[in-house]
Amino acid sequence: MEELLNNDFNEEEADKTYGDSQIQVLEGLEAVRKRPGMYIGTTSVKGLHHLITEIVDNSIDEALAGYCKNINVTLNADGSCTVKDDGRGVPSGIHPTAGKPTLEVIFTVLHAGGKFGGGGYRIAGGLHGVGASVVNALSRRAEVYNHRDGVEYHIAFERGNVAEPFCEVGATDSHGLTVRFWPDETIFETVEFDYELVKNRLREQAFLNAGVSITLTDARPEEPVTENFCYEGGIRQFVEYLNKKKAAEPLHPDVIYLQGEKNGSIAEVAMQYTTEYSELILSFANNMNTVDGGTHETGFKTGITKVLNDYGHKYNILKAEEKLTGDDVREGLTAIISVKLEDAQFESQTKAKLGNSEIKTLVDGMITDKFSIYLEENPVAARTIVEKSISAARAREAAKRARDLTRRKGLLESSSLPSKLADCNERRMEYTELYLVEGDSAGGTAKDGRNSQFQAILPMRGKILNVEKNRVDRVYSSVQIVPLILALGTGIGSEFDITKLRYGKIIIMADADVDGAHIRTLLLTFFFRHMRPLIEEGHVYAATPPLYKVVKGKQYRYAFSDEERDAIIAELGGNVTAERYKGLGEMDKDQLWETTMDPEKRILKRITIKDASDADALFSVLMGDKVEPRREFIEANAKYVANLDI
Ligand code: 28F
Repeated sequence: MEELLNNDFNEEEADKTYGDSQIQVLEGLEAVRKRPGMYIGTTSVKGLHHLITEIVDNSIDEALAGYCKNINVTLNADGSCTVKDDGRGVPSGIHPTAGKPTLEVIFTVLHAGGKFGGGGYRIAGGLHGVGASVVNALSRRAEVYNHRDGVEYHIAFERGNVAEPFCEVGATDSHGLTVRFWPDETIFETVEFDYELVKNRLREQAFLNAGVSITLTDARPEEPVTENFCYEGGIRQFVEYLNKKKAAEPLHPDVIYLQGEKNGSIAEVAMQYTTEYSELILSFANNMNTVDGGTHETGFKTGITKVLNDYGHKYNILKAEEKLTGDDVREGLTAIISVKLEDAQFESQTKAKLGNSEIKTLVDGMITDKFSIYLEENPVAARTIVEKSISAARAREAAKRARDLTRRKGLLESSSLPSKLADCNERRMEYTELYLVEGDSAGGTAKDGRNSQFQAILPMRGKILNVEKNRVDRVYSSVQIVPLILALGTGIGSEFDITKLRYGKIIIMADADVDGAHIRTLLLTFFFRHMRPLIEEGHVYAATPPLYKVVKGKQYRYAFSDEERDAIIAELGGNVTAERYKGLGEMDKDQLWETTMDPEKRILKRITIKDASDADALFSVLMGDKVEPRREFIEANAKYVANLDI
């Protein structure tokens, strides 16, 4: 034991690196087990995954300190998770004030580590950035293997208490820390890790920390799966990845990359304009996604608006009296803003908004200096970007004119209903349904087959305007959309008022074929972009017409999938025929009622938006020009349509 004592003080330059004494002893772990939510936000599946994040963050910190290159995360078959890094390992001595091994202190004392003590190498980060001790407190068991200076050390814990005391295991020629933990099932709602969730978070960390190699292994299935994430290009590659995922066409070949530093804080921006009309800006502070933005995002937005206006005026691309707004200069922009700072201050309900005012100055100043240099050095890209912003400005003005016009005419606010609408008698919204039916002929059948007491029909002719590829000005004047807005009664955009909604359920009824899927997606895109609360509050549904009618003599049944058809055939046996419905138009009014509209028998799928940003990407890909990513996305996102009432 003697030689373990304080061995780290001898080998390190005392003031710059950590010694065992820099740990501040604050609080016991019982507090964490008593109130886990205080430390990891929630004990839901999200909180469970936060455990991995906390441990991986420690390895990332070691990577940021310049000592760790590889991080391995394994989801083990026994439900545990192993995180291994090849950093320096933890100082192996006895902590002078705690009188216990430093490794034990790190895992048993809340807030241990430099993070809250100040002066540590750790960039202060994380909403609940409380580290290894919290993970230990919330684990049924945790095992730690520390490789440092040729020696392997071990310690194990159960529910935060030492179960196998700190000891030397033997000699080793590797270095770094390995932590394996079994989440406590008495704490978490679920202890099953979701591979996709872990993978997305690790990929994001790999983008944000250029050059760090993160390997994820799922060892739970019979055939283990391993994926590696390592991006030498860092957030530049993050932008490329997002644009590829969105199937967005870049407006200029290279991702623009800017970097700045002031008083120890680092800011990085990667950005690329695309032909899209939407913007996708993700910001991070100390590798934490700041979904509510903050000073770094404000600085970025202010900066690019100013720089592009100045450039446009300087080269007469923009008339003196013309001015681009923030929205104009962000149209089609994909950007990552990442800042790393000591003492990050977070605001807002979700603590995901950066508050440090000096960071606005840093990012704004960096953009002002370096983005303008980029534009001067890349005149072709510069002109393309400014022209894109100008056309956005024109569209914005046209949209305003169109809106003013329709408002003047009282069109969107008029109490008159569209002539194509076959309304229902019931007026209480909770009881009513509006069917949006593909095609006039199916619309006619639906009108005849419905229960007009509570079911209204609005036929939608052909394919409605693709709102992703068309700007808002054309949406307002579209012959398809205006009747829809009128029928719903809510108005649109800034005038949208859900309390005026005339129907409790809006049911999209389209054929079970590609065109049907298309019109359904177009309508959803419209709702998503312009009437999002309708989806968020669960008003939007998809009807599911049957695929087959299986007939045996006078008996018949409907099948909604190939499997169901086969099952029915097997059940009825003998002389059975299965006729395929090619479309809604093939059914008569009774069949349509019976299979697709009768609340007692129909299958409705409620459209949900689990995650607005995922959905945004989904819609963009669905609407994009490239077929392959669209197909992949549809397959991968089938989950967005969750089954609901039968
Ligand atoms: C699998 C999770 O947690 N890796 C870590 C280090 C390295 C140092 C360190 C960690 C010592 C006194 C706190 C090494 N050498 N992976 C990890 N790698 N912690 S955690 O130091 C912790 C401080 O107080 C380390 C020199 N300085 C720091």
